[in-house]
Amino acid sequence: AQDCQVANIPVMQNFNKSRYAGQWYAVGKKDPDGLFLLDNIVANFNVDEDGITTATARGRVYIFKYWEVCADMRATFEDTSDPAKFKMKYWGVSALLQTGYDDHWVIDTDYDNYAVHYSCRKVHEVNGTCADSYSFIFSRHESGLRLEDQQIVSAKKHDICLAGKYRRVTHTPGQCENLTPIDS
Ligand code: DAO
Repeated sequence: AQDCQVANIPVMQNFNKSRYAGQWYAVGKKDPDGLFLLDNIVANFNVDEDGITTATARGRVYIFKYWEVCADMRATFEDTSDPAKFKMKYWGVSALLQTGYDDHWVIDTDYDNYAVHYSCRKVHEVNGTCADSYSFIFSRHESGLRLEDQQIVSAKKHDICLAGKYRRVTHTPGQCENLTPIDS
């Protein structure tokens, strides 16, 4: 049964952040209000010897509506009492880019092929559902999800009440390299 209250959203059980580390390609995205990352989104998670998780991420963004750049982003993660729920502080290498402090929840992953991420920025006070969320569908493979993972991911999109709200995230070789390098 589906429960759209943020507090009841099921996350990955026994989440292992070391196995989640490494490179992920965003292949699908549900955008938040005032979207930021558009396409060519690649994230790299790192867990150091003290268990501290950090990430670098790259993606194409628009600044001031028309100025297209590749954003170099950085993030640090704070653990919470649930191993699959993190608080993520993020900022751009360039000061023109977005900064923020968001939830970063891992809904499901097999670590080797797919991961479903979820973040709710604003909860409706009246009923506890999410008023402003975003979600990444990550793949270890730039080409996208394997057929066998697509069904699992579809079911998870439904579980987090975001079925039908995703768009495809494209990866164009060389896309970012050709853009204005304000953030190098
Ligand atoms: O793209 O609309 C958006 C919201 C995303 C904000 C966070 C981006 C920077 C940090 C990415 C780390 C890995 C998810």
